[in-house]
Amino acid sequence: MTEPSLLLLIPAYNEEQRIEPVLREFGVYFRDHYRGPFQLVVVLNGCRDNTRGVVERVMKEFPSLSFLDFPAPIGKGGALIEGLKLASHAELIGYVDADGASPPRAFHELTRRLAAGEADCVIGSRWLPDSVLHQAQPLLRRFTSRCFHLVVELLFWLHVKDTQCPCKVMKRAVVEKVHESLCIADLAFDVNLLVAVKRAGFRTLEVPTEWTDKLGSKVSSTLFRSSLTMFLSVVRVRLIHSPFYGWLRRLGLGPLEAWIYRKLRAPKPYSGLRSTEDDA
Ligand SMILES: Nc1nc2c(ncn2[C@@H]2O[C@H](COP(=O)(O)OP(=O)(O)O)[C@@H](O)[C@H]2O)c(=O)[nH]1
Ligand SMILES: [Mg+2]
Repeated sequence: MTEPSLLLLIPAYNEEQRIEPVLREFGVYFRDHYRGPFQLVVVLNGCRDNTRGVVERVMKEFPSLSFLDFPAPIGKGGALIEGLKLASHAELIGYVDADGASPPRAFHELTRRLAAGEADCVIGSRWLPDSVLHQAQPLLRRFTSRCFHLVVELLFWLHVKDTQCPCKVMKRAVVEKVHESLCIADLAFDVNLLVAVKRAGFRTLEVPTEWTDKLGSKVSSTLFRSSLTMFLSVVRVRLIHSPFYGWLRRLGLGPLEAWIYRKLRAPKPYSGLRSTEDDA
């Protein structure tokens, strides 16, 4: 039995130290175990190190691998929003992080559940009883994660235990339907996506996954600022879906938002790039 064509996106920013073994691991695993067309696209933006050089080197060994590179500081969310524009290339589209926290077999398992028709969007979870954490996140990070979960649950009633696990896959129709609702450039992008999926009437299935937390997280090293940014972004998603948003914008919410994101040194809400460099 063959498997559906699959596009895997890996957003990467200054990952020259971490990304090489991850690309090789995914390249080898999907070449040897995936019985269908597979493409892996790394989405870079404005890296100040040699991530692009590393990707170009590994690409020579794996024809399934390519990259997009955007000079603008569009954030992880912006990079994924751009990457998801390639949705027409495959039946299933997903993403994982560049640090190898999710092993290829865990991502493959999500695609199997999706292909079996269990849902329209399948997401890995580190907070279900059967989740396997080879190395959990640091305690403070787990604590902020649960506070964030509480806020998200109060605002959206998603009933998803782990919105933030960066191991997700969905059907092409889902991406095509929700893409125009995606606008969060920071790590609250996942909430933006899950809310859009729910509002569009698609089914999301949360499944236990494997996770090995890696050193070098940019979030853990800026935890307070990153958490505040993500909190503001989920409030922003809530406002966008409220009847008051039009009023708030007329009262000057736009410039205020831009000012806050600038102060937090966070990528500002994403409205798309006019011209893109397409190496995929
Ligand atoms: N393209 C792009 N990727 C980013 C950006 N910020 C973070 N990432 C990627 O997002 C993923 C998660 O980052 P990481 O620091 O490991 O966060 P954590 O795993 O949540 O602690 C990694 O693949 C990063 O390279 C960004 O500004 N642009
Ligand atoms: Mg990480």
